[in-house]
Amino acid sequence: MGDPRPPDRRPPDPRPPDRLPARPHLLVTGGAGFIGSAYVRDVLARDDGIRITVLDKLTYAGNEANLGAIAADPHQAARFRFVRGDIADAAVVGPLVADADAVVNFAAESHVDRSILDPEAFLVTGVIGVHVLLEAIRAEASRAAAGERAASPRYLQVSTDEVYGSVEAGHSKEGDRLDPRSPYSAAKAAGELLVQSYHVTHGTDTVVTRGSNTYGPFHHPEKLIPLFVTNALDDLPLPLYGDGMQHRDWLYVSDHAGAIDHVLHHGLPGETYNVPGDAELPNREVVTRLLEHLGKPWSLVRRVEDRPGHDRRYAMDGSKLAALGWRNRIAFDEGLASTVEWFRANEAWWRAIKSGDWTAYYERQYGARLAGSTEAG
Ligand code: NAD
Ligand code: TDX
Repeated sequence: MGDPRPPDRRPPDPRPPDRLPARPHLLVTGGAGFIGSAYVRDVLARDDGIRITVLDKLTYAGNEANLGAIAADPHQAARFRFVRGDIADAAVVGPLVADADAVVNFAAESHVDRSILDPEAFLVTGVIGVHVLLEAIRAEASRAAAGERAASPRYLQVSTDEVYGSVEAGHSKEGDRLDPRSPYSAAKAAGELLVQSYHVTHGTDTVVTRGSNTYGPFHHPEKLIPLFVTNALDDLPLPLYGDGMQHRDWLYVSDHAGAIDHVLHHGLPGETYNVPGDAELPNREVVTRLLEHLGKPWSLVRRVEDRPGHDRRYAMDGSKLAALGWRNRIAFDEGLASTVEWFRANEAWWRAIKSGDWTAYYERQYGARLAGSTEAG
């Protein structure tokens, strides 16, 4: 007798097995920022029993309002806890890591321009903070070896394409030389190297993701797309650095968060995965498209003094992540349209950020630049 079932024509599942236990408890550090909060919102919305504790220092970039949707939903709120604290504080970190099945570390100072003005916090969080998290995991590995817990927590470090430095041609692969060129990217590279050293030396179960330029709702208005969208809504000048022909590869925030979750579950221990976007574009083209969405004129754009050490191009090869079974879902034009709409509809969110300390930052970063600006042509 033959098998009566029709043949299974589905392609084989390329994903390696899930590395986390069922219904894991995740410690998400930096989860009140732009990408971390998207990750927390998306994972809790799946309603699959995962619990999340967010540890966030609430720097100028952290915002509890980014997690407001969770508090408003009792099903999600029951599986969520928020702790305000610093990843560089071992007394805070230790008990939280002891209670976690995995740590997903988004916490960092994330703006290149601020790393040029004031680099110290980038190093404290990006290097000492990562060191404190890794030491807490090492302590849990000892407890696991002594039979005091089932397994030591997995650690995922959220890193960036900027660690490769400026890529004049071709696409960076995970094994390429790191060549960071700003204090921000140097701190990110240092954090990654520390993570890798714990995998090699202590056998820590680590994975690293290198994401490209991310955009979407809740993006802090210091960054290119939200700064230009919110300035344009107010008919304020748009300060384009240099000739505006620097290339970035844009990745929608839910795709970045989804890729991180995929690597957390399926990534192989000790491995690093590029997370590229789908749209390598010069900044001028990005600005042209967002002005079209807004119905605002190019005359708002001003050519200002360039960022020192400005990386000309980032571009990554995504075949390793694709082989792990991940695909991005949101194309750039679709993502940009919904991002512009989100900023139109959420003025109260960004106006609250563009007040107080923002004014002094804006003056320091852009005051002289705008005074000496020319037409962007
Ligand atoms: P963000 O600046 O919006 O958020 C960072 C969060 O970390 C904030 O909530 C902040 O309060 C918190 N934080 C900072 N220092 C902390 C500390 N010492 N202890 C605890 N919390 C602290 O950043 P983002 O854009 O969401 O980026 C998140 C991560 O992704 C960063 O590691 C960044 O390097 C990386 N990344 C960002 C992009 C991008 O385009 N935004 C691309 C690739 C990688
Ligand atoms: O006012 C501006 N004018 C301008 O021309 C700003 C803020 C930016 N730019 C340019 C600089 C870059 O070429 O736009 C491009 C994008 O700038 P940012 O939004 O500051 O991002 P970038 O420096 O590329 O870094 C981002 O992507 C990688 C994130 O901020 C990092 O956290 C991430 O690691």
